[in-house]
Amino acid sequence: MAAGVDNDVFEQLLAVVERFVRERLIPAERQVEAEDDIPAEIIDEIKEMGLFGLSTPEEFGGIGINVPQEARLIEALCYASLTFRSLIGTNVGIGSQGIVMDGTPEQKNRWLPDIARGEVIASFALTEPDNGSDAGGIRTSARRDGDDFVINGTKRFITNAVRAGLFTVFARTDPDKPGADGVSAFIVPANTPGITVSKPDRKLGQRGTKTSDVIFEGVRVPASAILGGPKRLHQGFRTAMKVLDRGRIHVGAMAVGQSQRMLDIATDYALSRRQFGKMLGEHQLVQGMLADCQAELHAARALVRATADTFDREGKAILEASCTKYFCTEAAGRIADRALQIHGGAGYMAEYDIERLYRDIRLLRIYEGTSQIQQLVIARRTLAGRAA
Ligand code: COS
Repeated sequence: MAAGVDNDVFEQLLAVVERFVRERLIPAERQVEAEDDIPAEIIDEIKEMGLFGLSTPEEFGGIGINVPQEARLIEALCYASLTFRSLIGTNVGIGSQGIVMDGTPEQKNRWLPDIARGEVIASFALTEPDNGSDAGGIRTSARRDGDDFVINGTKRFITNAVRAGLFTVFARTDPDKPGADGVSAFIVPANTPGITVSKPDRKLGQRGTKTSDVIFEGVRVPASAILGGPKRLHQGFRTAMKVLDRGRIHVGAMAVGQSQRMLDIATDYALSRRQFGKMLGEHQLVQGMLADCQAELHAARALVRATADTFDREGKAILEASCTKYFCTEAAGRIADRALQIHGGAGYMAEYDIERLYRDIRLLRIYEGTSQIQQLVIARRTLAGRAA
C-alpha cells in the first residue's frame, strides 16, 4: 500500500473536513448558488487547511494522502456542494497528477509546492470543441520551431481556467499520426503570451464552478515544457489516460458523498411530512424508494473503496476505475431522481436543496469520461480478457 499519511493523522484530518463541511460549507451553499462564486474567505480557509495539496507528495509540501484515503476524504467533502470540491479538484486530481506521475524532477520541484499551497491553480486542457470523448483525435497542434514548440488551438470546458496559473495542454506534435500516438502533453504557465481565457460558461448546475474556453495562438514554449521532458514526446495521451483513471475513482467518491446527502435529505423529508394521516416514511411505496437509495449507496461506497485499494496495491485499476465511475455516477442519478420524487412538488422548487443537488450531480455522468466511454472501456477490456 502507498504510504499515505499516518492513520491517526488521517482520521483527524477527516474529522476536521467533516466539521468544516457541516459548519462552513453547507451553510454557504445558497450564497454560492446566488452569487455563482465561492466566497473569498472560504477559499482562504480551504487554502489554510492545506486541501489543495491533499494528494501532492509530502516531499513537495503536500499532505500526501494515498488513493484509499483520498476516496474517503473526497466523499466527506462532497457531502457539501460539488462546487467546493471543484475549486481544489484540479490541483488534487487532473491538474497535478500528470506532473506527479510523469513529470521530470525539475517540473515537480518547480510546480508541485505551489500547487500544494493553492498558490497556483493547475488546469487540465484536453477537451476541444470537436473532440471530447474522442480524446485521441485532438487537433490543437504543437509545431516544432528550433528548440521550441508553438501551440495553436482551442480547448473547451476547461475547469478552473479563469483561476489557473498553469495548464497541462495536450497537443498534436506529430501531424502525420492521426490518433493517440501523435499527442504530447505540455506544462504551460497561464501567463505565457498568446493564451486567452474566455468568460466562464453558464451551466445547468454546479454554479460557482468555473469552466471556460482557452485559446492558444502562437504560444511558444521550450522543449523542456513537455511533460516528462523531451523523452516523453508523443506520450501525452497515455499520461492523460493514467490521470483520468485515478480521477475516475475520485469522481466515484464524489458521487457517494452526494448520494449520502440526497438520501439524508429525502429521509428527513419522509420523517417530517404527513400524507393520508401518516408520515411519508410509513408509506410502503416511499419506503421502497428509500431502500433502493440505501442499497445503491452501500454498493457504490463499497465499490469505490475496493477500487481505491486495488489502485493503491497495483498502481493502476483501469477496468475497475471505469466500473466505479460508471456505477457510482449512474446510481447517484437514480438516487437524485428518487430523492426528488419523495419530495413531490416541493422537490421541484428552488427553496429545497434537492432541486439544486439534482441539477448539480447530472454532470457526474458526463465529465472525466461519459458513462458511454466507461462502457466502452469496460467492454473492450472484458472482451480482450477472454480473447487473451
Ligand atoms: N492507461 C495507460 N495507457 C492507456 C490507457 C490507460 N488507462 N488507456 C489507453 N492507453 C494507451 C493504450 O494502451 C494505447 O497505447 P498502445 O498503442 O501503446 O497500446 C494508447 O493509449 C491508445 O489507446 P486506445 O487505442 O484505447 O485509444 P482510443 O483512441 O481508442 O481511446 C478512449 C480510448 C475512448 C478510452 C479515450 O479516448 C478516452 O478515455 N476518452 C474519454 C476522454 C475523457 O475522459 N475526457 C474527459 C474530459 S477531460 S476532464
